[in-house]
Amino acid sequence: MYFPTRSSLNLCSEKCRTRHGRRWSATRAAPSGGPDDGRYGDRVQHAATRGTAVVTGASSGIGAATARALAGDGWEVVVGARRIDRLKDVAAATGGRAHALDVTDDASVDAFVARVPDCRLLVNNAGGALGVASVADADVEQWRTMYETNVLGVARLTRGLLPHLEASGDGHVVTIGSIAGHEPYPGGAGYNAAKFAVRAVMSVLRQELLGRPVRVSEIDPGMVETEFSLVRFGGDAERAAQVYEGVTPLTADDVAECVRWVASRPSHVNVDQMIVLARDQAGARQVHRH
Ligand code: NDP
Ligand code: 8X3
Repeated sequence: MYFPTRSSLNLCSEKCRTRHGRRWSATRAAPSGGPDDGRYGDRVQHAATRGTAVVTGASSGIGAATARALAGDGWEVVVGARRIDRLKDVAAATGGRAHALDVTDDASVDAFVARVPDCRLLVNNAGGALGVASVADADVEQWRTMYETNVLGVARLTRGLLPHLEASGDGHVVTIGSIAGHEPYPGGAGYNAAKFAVRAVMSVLRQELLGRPVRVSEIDPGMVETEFSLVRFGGDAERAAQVYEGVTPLTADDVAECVRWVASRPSHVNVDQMIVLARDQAGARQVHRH
């Protein structure tokens, strides 16, 4: 009988992992007629499940795409968000589990965490922006919601699941920040402040966990065509569409692939930060429109 170990989970090549899918992989046979002394089996036989990955904000956009990418790479996925019907569709498509989650609500986070008995990967993705008001016209309630969702939501989920991540012996927190956390822009202050803050939280967490078996990564995308702008502009589809006019933005799948890749590095490799922009973008404010 084979028991997976941390190192064995990382022995297979990318190609091999993809080919083997989600369940137990086939064992490479020993050379014909030769003794199977375990070297061959040990090298390629692995539990195709890498463990449990929790993805917040998985009812749409980057979160839903990440759930799909991780499931395809051998993770057992648990998805959380407020829109439970959409979440259930994502869970059904990924063979995962869906639980209602409002990252701004302590009780909701506690209930969610209680339904997750183990976790090796936490993807803090739930978040977004509200409005583009200047500081002079700041809507403090919108700022509060952005801080609650993008920052305190990350704190709540990370605090709640850290014991499981550490107990896994090989945990990983991946948080979706933004180019907005590197480059402030007019009209972005509330969102900028939240994404700058979450970068600080990730940096502190990495330092606090030094010497413990939990990696901390941050992926900071630029423009990604999702429901992000629709939410930012309060449901105004026309205004949201203008954001992507004449541009080839990133897709949710592009960012999901970054998460999948970061999470599939060997345990000793921590990708601290990854900024990923469309070729048509050279900074938060520099966008080339064809
Ligand atoms: P979407 O609007 O498509 O997705 C946002 C997700 O967050 C939804 O699943 C939503 O689910 C969830 N969410 C929002 N509020 C809460 C909450 N209180 N509790 C639980 N879940 C919540 O946008 P994206 O996929 O683009 O956004 C994902 C992340 O990527 C965000 O953190 C965003 O800031 C970041 N990002 C986006 C970029 C872009 O250009 N699109 C660029 C850089 C970063 P529900 O409403 O069902 O709760
Ligand atoms: C979303 C990217 O530039 O609209 O995080 O703030 S931006």
